Amino acid sequence: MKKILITGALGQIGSELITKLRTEYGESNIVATDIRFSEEEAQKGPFEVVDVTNPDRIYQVAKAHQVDTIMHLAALLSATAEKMPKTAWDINMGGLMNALEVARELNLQFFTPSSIGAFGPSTPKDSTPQDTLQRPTTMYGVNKVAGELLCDYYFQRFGVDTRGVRFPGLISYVTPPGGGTTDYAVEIYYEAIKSKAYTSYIAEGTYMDMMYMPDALHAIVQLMEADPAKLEHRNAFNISAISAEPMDFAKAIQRHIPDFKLSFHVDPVRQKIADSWPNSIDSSAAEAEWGFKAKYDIDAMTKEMLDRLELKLK
Ligand code: AKB
Repeated sequence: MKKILITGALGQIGSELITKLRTEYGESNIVATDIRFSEEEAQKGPFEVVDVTNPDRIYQVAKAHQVDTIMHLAALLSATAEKMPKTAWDINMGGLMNALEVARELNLQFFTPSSIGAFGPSTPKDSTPQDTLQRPTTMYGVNKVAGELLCDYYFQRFGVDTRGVRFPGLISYVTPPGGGTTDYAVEIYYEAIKSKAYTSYIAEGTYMDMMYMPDALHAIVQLMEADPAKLEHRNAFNISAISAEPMDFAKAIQRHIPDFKLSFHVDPVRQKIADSWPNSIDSSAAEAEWGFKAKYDIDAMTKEMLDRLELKLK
């Protein structure tokens, strides 16, 4: 049975991942940590306040709970990282290095997500290959590429069982994302329910990869349980479910809410980031090496998002 420490457990991915992992491995085997305390989460299972920039604290909590795995999620997203590049470096790189060191010292399995943000304007835009040019032009992208390499290094040099995926924009009705470039694809559903209208900060025709959260959570568990002998890439597998632009979301929503209206007021900062990312990435290495397969397309996801948000926002 696994015992897993999760950093950034109250964030967009973490808040749903802890629920899934508690069901899979038992409540007492999931140690949720975040920079803030949550009374609600502490009622459900072990919860510790951990600032990932403090290496001693990560070590202390991992040791005290005798975990065998770290899932390191604490990070600033792309748009926030552009606003505060130095802070992003300290949290994204410093936090990752600290968590990897604890994994090395205590011989733990390790997961951390990379992102489509690890690609840049010179990367092939369509069906972006697993192994390709990575010269990102954002601080977040620089952090993600360096993080991918650092995880490879800890595996090759110290034998730490590091694994990871490049996540696309993740869409969920549970915890809203904050400070990402793909956040519009979540906001659009909230606004569809609240006001039947949304103004997109991303321009019409801008394609990016997206995925519904249940597929993302399933992918994490599947990759962590995969036979290591089959993992040629280990870190930073491309995975995607949907390549879409704002109008694709509007059309999918209009199939349920015919009078939904989409307008545009482009934010130059986030648009520039989006323009530097791929239109669609190729997930074939993840499919071949550990059986990745997304269940939700844009229509299946839209139906579930609207149904769930209707109940949530009522
Ligand atoms: C962001 O937009 O920053 C994230 C990501 C794609 O990594 N959702």
